[in-house]
Order: sequence, then structure tokens, then C-alpha cells
Amino acid sequence: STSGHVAAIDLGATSGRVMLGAVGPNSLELHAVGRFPNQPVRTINGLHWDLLALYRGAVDGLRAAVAEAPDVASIGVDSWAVDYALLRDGRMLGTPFHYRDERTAAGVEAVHAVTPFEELYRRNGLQFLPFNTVYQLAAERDGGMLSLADTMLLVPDLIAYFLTGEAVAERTNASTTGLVDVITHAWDTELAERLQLPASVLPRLVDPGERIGSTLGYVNDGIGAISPIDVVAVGSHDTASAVVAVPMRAETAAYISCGTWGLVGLELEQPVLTDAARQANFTNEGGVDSRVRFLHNVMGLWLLSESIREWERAGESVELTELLAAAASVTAPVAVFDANDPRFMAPGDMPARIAEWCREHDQPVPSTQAEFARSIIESLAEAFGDAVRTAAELSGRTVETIHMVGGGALNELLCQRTADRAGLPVLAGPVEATAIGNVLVQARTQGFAGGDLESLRDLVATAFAPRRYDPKA
Ligand code: LFR
Repeated sequence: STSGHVAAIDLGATSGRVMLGAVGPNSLELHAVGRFPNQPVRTINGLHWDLLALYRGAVDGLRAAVAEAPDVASIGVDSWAVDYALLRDGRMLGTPFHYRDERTAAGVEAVHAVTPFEELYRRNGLQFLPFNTVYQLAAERDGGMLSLADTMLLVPDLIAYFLTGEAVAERTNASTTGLVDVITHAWDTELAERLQLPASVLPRLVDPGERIGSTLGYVNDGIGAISPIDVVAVGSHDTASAVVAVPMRAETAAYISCGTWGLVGLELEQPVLTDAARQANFTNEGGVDSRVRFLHNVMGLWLLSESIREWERAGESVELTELLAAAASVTAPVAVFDANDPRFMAPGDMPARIAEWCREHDQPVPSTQAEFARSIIESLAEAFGDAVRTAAELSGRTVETIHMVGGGALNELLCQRTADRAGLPVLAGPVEATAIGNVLVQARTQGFAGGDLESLRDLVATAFAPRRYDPKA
């Protein structure tokens, strides 16, 4: 069979990138052709994503992709989950909110008053996260915005809509809204109606691998394409794409997709909807090829990046490589705090909140940047190990290895301490798992690479051999 090029637009919480992938039956390569910052904006009514800046970054990247590979066969888009734009007649109603905006508390109360969490979990299989779309929509409803909208589009679907004019909801990301039935994978319109959310705003669901449409004329002009390019649905939830690219044997491995968040769990064939899973706050998100992403959200490198932002705001200089080296040389015992504590969710002074947690729990309060960084890494490693153990217990699986993908795979101390605290080997990489998963699903649709997720993962394991960290006694 043939080989060819595809382009992946991958939007993360701190930056976006466009990657050009070259895939053949036995080859997989990719590199960034565009990178742009993602800078949320706080305005009078809360914290927002600058979606138009992200779209511009994506278009600039696509132009670079087309210039380098005029034969690029398709484009796929992924981003973080849950957030959305409301539209009327193709026009965005206001600026989309950031999931870390604190307006959702009222939505949580409103939803649970009508449908208790136990019942929600039975229907949608999702862990409780205060920003799940269903809670955000309930807040919109009470603010009157929802009745103006004719369509709701999740972030990657919005970008695909700008590119193609086709309004769809890709299923893996739709599964994070709380409005998709965990068993049938269809919109739970009965739940929507009960919550007085208009089911009419929910677009047609599509699966990863399906063609969404092709680029519109104004897009072709903007990206320098001579003819329209297909836009293909991928695992548009970034975590779904990342899991595609974990070079694992899913029966015996756990994964940690570690960027802003640490998503820790297993890939299963069937959801786990037990009381124990609900109480442990484990989620059953929709994966590519109808696999289940049974996982728990751990706070992730957000704890570190938000600390660094705070130090920089205070005029201290921070260099990440030096900071991590200093963290590795800390010999004094540091606090292991609860990385899952909701107080760490909102933007703001992270070191102060960590210090406060430590004082409340009679733990040593970190005093230097290096001690804070070490305490964060130890606390993440502990939470990761815990989540792996819990995932195994809840699913009845035996976990033999942990795969760490995403930016966290570059953090040697984090990988080693996760291995130590979990008592299991950690296989680190690839760092760009999300973009790789995006590329692979498109490549399969184009016939450049074949088969099931296992064969796609074989390609990843060969092209990006993971680095192994054995637990130290
Ligand atoms: C990771 C991620 C998580 C989701 C969080 C919020 O980037 O997509 O999977 O829970 O962001 O959308």
C-alpha cells in the first residue's frame, strides 16, 4: 500500500501546534510545522479561551504544512475536552468559557437537584468534574444564553466547522459532555430534556475515522491549498488521541497521559459502572474504536506550571531544566500533599495554596522553588501510583507496566518517582502522543496505515521506542 501526509491540529491548555505526519505501512514520522501560545483571557464575566487566536494559529500552521507537503491528504483536530461554543446561524454567541472559570458551581447544584449524581453516573459513566459540559450548560441555561443558540460545538468541532462548514460532534469528545449515554454512545436526549437543555443544539455524532467534510474556499485561500483538503474526525478529545498512541499491550498496562492533567487509567472493552468506581470517581470516557478510557483525572503538571507562573509574576526568574535538576537534588523530606484537592483547580497563587495545605496537615512547608517542585513531583507520583492501583482493583485487571506519555514523559524525576511509588516499571514516551494518535487515525482512514489499535501501537513502539524506568527498592 501507499504512504502519505496528514496534518494534525492539536490544541492544548497552554499551547497549540500543527504537526505534519508522514505515515506508511511500516513508517511513522511527524514534526511540528507551527506552534502558538494559548493564552486565556479574563474579562468582566469570567475566564475565556481566545478561540479566534487559536484558529488563526491553526490556519498559519496549516499553511506551513501545505507549503512543505502539497499532497497533504487530510486534517484532523483535537483539543482538551468539555468546552464549547454556542452558535446561532453559524455565528458564535459570545466568547467560549474556560473550564477553570468558576461559574459552574450553580450549574452543578441545578443538575444534581434534578438528577442525582448516582443516576448521572449510571447514564453517562463520568467521574464528577465540576466543569463537565452538562454543568456548564445548566449555568448557560440559567443565564438565558442557551435559548438563543441553535448549535453547540465542542472546541475541536468548532475548528472543524470553521474549516468545512459542517457542524458535527465527534463521539470521544462528546462523551465528556455528560450528555452521551455510556452504553449506547448516543445523545441522551431524555436527560437533556429533563435538565431543560434543548437537545436541538446537539449536532450529529460522528466517529473517529469518519470524513467530516472538506476545506472551504476561503480556507484554501488562507492556507495556500490548490484544491480542498479532507477534514477527518479523529479522537478529538486530546486524551482519546493520546491513548491511541500509547505503545502498550492494553491487557496488562496502565497509562498516564501527563500534561496539564495527569489522566491515569486503563483501556477497557466495557465500562465499569459499579458503586466502587463511582465512589473512587473513575470515569468511562469514549475511546477510539469504541474502547473505554477508564481513568481518573489527577491535577497534573498544572501544579508546576501554575507555580512557575506565580514566581514569574513575583519577578523571580525560573528555568525549567534547572528547576527540575534542583528538585532532584533536594535531600530534606518534602510534603506529599493531596494532588487531587479541588483547591488546586483554579488559576492563581499555587505555592501559597500548597503551603496552606501543608500547614493544615502538619507537613513540612516547602520554602524554596526546588522544594516546591520536589513536593509537587512526589505528590503527583503518589497520586499516579494510587490511581493505577485503584484502576486495577476496580476493573479486576493485573497491571504490569505503566506507560507515561505527553510532556510528563520528559520529566525524568517524575517518571522515576512514579515507578518507585507505584512499584512498577514506567515506560516513558512518546511525548507527542496526542498528535501521533491524531495522525494515525487519519492515516488509517487514508489507507496509509492499517488495522486495529494494536497494529497502530506497534508502529508507535517502533518509531518512538519508550524509555524504561525500573522501580528502585
Ligand atoms: C486533558 C483534558 C482532560 C480533560 C481536561 C479538561 O487535556 O482533555 O482529559 O478532563 O483536559 O477538558
